Amino acid sequence: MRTVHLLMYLFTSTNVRKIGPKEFASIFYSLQSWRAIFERFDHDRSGRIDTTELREALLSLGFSVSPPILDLLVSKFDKSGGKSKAIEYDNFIECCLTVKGLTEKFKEKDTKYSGSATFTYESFMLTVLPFLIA
Ligand SMILES: [Ca+2]
Repeated sequence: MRTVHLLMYLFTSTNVRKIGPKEFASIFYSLQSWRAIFERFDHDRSGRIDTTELREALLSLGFSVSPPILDLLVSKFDKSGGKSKAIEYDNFIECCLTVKGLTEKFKEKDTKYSGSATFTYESFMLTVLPFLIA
């Protein structure tokens, strides 16, 4: 459900939990490409994406994140309680959408691509909260 709500938030840019046929079609096609990405990077066919596989998947999407962030992502999105140290398909989508969404929000503020940005408390909360409670 979290993944569904996050998808709906990102495809409508609102918290209205309803989508029309146009949004449905874009989400449908986007899920097909997520499935393809998942299968491409699940090298050992375990049905889960581990830290190494996630690093490659995110790189292919244009996101280079540090090892501490990768570890944090895997522990946060591994819903097996940390046992498998890997992420299942729907949580993988949510993980990538979170990285993508937060990176895009950050880049809006980091106009010089310097790797740092200034947020007011208000805009920081408004940026981050929708991803936490989607
Ligand atoms: Ca795997």
